Amino acid sequence: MTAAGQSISPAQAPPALRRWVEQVASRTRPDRVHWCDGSDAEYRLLIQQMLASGELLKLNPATHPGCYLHRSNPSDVARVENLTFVCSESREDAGPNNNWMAPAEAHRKMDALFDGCMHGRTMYVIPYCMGPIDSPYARCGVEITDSAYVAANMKLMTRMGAEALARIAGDGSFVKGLHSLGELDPGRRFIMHFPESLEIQSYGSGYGGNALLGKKCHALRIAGWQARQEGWLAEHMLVVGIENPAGVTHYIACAFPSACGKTNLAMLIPPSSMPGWRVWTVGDDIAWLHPGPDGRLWAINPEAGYFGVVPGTNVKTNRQAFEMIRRDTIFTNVGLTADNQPWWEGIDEGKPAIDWQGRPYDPATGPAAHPNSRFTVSARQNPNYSPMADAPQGVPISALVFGGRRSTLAPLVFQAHDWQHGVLVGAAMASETTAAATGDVGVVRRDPMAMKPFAGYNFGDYWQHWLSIARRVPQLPGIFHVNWFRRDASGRFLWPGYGENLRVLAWIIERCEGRAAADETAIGAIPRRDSIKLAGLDLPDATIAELLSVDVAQWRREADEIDSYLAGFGSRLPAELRGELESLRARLK
Ligand code: OXD
Ligand code: MN
Repeated sequence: MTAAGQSISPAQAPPALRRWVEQVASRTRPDRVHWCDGSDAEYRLLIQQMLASGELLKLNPATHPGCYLHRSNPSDVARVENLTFVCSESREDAGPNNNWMAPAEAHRKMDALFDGCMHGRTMYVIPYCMGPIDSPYARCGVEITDSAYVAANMKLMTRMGAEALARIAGDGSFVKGLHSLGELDPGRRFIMHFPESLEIQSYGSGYGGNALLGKKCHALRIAGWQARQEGWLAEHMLVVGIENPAGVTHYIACAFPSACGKTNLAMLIPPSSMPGWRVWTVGDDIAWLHPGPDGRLWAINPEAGYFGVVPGTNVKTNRQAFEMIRRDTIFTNVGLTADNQPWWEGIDEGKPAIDWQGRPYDPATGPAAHPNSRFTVSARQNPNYSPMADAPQGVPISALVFGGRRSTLAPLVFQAHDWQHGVLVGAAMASETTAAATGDVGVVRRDPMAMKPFAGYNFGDYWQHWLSIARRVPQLPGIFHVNWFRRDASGRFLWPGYGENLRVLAWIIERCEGRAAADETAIGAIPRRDSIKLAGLDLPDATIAELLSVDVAQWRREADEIDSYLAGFGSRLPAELRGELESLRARLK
C-alpha cells in the first residue's frame, strides 16, 4: 500500500509512539511504512492487495458477497502454547502455568529474529482500542506487523485506526505489540509477553491468537496483569443478555475453554418451546469485569468482532452465525465446493471439491476444512448484537458460569455455595483439549477459569486476586458450573446442547432472582427436576437423572486430583482455596 492510501499521518501520533515506530523500522527495515486509519476504503485496498498477491481468494460473490479465503501455512494453524512465554522479571510471577524467559534473554532472541525481517515488505502501524472507544474501561494498543492479513483482521476484530490513535494521544500510554510473519518456520516462532513494560513480541506465525495481538496477548495476558494491579478482571468469557418473556434481561458471563462453543452460546437461538425468550450477544470470547459504582460487577467486551471456529456451524447448530458469515467475512483454512463456496465438516449442505490446503478433496488425506478453521467477521453483522454492547459502562453481571468439556463426572449444572467456593470451582475446572491449540486433542487437562493458556501471571496470585473481588463488589454475581458434554456408556452425548442450553441458563438466572428451587449436594446446588424447564424436550427420565446426578465416589477421586494440581502452586496457593478444598472433602465423606 502506498502513502497515497493513507489518511492519518505520523504527525498525529504522540512522540513516544513515533519514536517507537522509528526504532522498529530501523531494526526491521521494511520497504514501506503504512499507518492504518481504519477506514473501509483502506480495508478494500488491503483486500485488493491480498487478492493480487494470492494471500486471499475471492469466494463465490453470488452466494458469499465480500467473502474471502485465506490458506495459512499448514504448519501454522493454531495457537502454540509451547512457544508462548511470559517474560516477567521474576520467574515466580509467571508461575508454573506459564513458560518463562528472562526479559533480557527474550529481548536478545527477538531482536535477532526481527533484525531486517521486514525487508521487501510493508510495515503496518495499527492503533487499536480494546473496548468501546468512549469507555473508561477500554485500553489501547498499537500493533506493528508486516502482514496485510493481520491488518485486515484487526479492522474486523477491534476498533482500529484514527479514533484509536486520538484516544492514545489522550491516554498517554499504550500496549506495544510487534509482529512479523518471519519465515513462518516453527523452529523460529515465539510469542513473548513483557507485562512489566506492556510489550508483546510475536514472530513466525500468522495464526489468529498468535498474531492478532489485541486478542489473547493484550486483552488477556497483558490486561490480566494490569487488572490485578488495578482491581478488576480480564477473563476468557463470553457475555450475553438473557431476556425473559416478561422483558427482564440478565447478563451472564461464561468461561469455557477454546472451541467449546462460546460463540454458539453467545448467539443462541431459543428453542420453539421457550417462546418470548431472547438472547443478546455482548461478546463471544473475552470479558473485562469491573466493580461498578453501584456495587455490582460490570462487563465490557474489549473486542469488536468474532474469530470463530467454523466446523460444525450449520442452520441447526447456529443459524444466526451461519447467516452472519454469508457476507463480508474472512475465512481461514476452510475447504471449497466446485463453485467456490466455503465448505466445512458439519455444514450439512454442498460437497467439498478442494481441501483447506488447496488440494483436490480426498477423505483419505483428512478433513476438507481444518478442525480449527476460522471465520473473522465484524460483530455488527450479528443479528443478536446487544444494543448494550457499545455502552461505555458495560452491562451488570448477574451470574458467572464456568464450564468444561467432560464426558463424565460434572453434572449438567450446579451452583457454588458462595464466592469463595465458586473460586475453587473455577480453579478446579478441567476440560478435554481441542484443535484450537497445537498438541493432542481430547485429553483431559486442568484449565482453571478457561485461562490455562491465557493467564499472564502465576495462577496462585490470580486466584488470590479473584478472592479479593469479594471485598470490592458488595453485590456479587452467583457462580455456576455447567457441562454440555456428558456422554453415555456408548459415547453418545446425554444433553442436546446448542439452543436447548437456554433451559439451563434460564434456571441460572431464576436462581439469581431467588426463584428456582435446588437441592444442596456436596459439590453445590443442583436443580430440582421441576425447577428446570424441560417441556418440549424429549429426554428420558433416566437421562435427566443421570445429567443431574453427583457420583460421590468419583468426586472423591476428583478432589484428590484437584489437591495435587493445586499443590503445584506451593506457597502462592491462597489458604482460602486450600480451606475450601478441605470443606469439599469433608462434605464428600
Ligand atoms: C480463540 C481461542 O481463538 O480461544 O478464541 O483459541
Ligand atoms: Mn478464546
